[in-house]
Amino acid sequence: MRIGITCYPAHGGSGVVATELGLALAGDGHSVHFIAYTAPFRFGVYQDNVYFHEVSIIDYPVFHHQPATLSLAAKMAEVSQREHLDLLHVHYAVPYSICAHLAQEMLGGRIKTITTLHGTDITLVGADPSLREITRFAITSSDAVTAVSEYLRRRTLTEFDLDIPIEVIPNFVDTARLKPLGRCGRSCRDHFARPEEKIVMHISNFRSLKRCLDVVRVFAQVRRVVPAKLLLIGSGPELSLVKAEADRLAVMDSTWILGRQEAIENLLPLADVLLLTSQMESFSLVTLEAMSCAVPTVTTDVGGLKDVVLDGETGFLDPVGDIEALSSHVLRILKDEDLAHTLGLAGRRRAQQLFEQSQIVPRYLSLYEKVLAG
Ligand code: GMT
Repeated sequence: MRIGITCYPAHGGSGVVATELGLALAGDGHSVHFIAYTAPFRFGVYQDNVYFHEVSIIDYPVFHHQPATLSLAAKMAEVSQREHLDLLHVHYAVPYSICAHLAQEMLGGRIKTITTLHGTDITLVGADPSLREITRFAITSSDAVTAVSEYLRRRTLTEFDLDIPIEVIPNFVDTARLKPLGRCGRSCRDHFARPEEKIVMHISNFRSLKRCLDVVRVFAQVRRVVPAKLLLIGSGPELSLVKAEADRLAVMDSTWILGRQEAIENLLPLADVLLLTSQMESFSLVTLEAMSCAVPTVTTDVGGLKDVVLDGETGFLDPVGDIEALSSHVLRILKDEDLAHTLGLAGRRRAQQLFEQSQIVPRYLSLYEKVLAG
């Protein structure tokens, strides 16, 4: 198959899923064309069957805002025609689904479009009154729509008052790449923490929705009881507030701020617990990645996280903003090695059984085949 993929190239789960899907499809011999503003995050090194088409945007002084989405739609049509693409698979409804629809119209319908909904495209951006109707139109005009969790499927149907098929294809992980800490990883661990110290890790794009200050507050409580280090991975608008909070709570000297990291498989296994305090998650890829590394997770009990984490079996789910509950669960894990081990192994097993890349990617392929046959 000849597949066009568009995603947000910046740091974020949807871009990672789209990129890893594309690379996996290319590995299976399909021709994969990424059409985006910049090369996606985790794009990695050169691989056969993978092509990148950069969208260039006109910068004209009369325009208050650059017509980026029109340039993207035009590029989608151009690449589709030149490379004889069978379909355009866009990740994140707004505005990519509309761009794909426009490209489809430009080509007289000679290409199929598939939209994967990731979360905030529905819960935040798409639900905004200024974009609600166009998001609804985008969803209904796609040849097929997928959502990354049952929660997101239901939320989309309710939010937009729709009665259309949306297939749930969950996020996936390569459990061979994201795996528990090996012997050589231990020296890397020593770089961040002394042997008697535990590692609490948080990975996100540091937007307000992630409630990152809660991470610092939980860590401050934890560190009063257990010697520990906090590893913060990722970058985003709230990082400076996080640093200020870490200063205020006098835990800055125990906090590592590592910024954006591509090779997450080298860092995640170092964690004794992954802490995620989000107000909303439609899935949480990073939680799945932690489970794959046999790292227990303490997260909020929102949205699709409840489809990923089994409370008390692979980690713990606590109410949003409940610093006491989150801290006490982190502490339980850090103080009880047997419990940590059991939760970690159960998480890895769950990742292997339900979310393994080699099981999920073929589901996208079957959908492509169905759409092309229809
Ligand atoms: O908010 C983020 O973490 C970024 C966002 C994105 O578009 O990349 O993440 C969404 O998509 C991820 C991949 O499907 C999901 O794992 C995240 O849960 C989802 N974020 C939210 O729903 C807030």
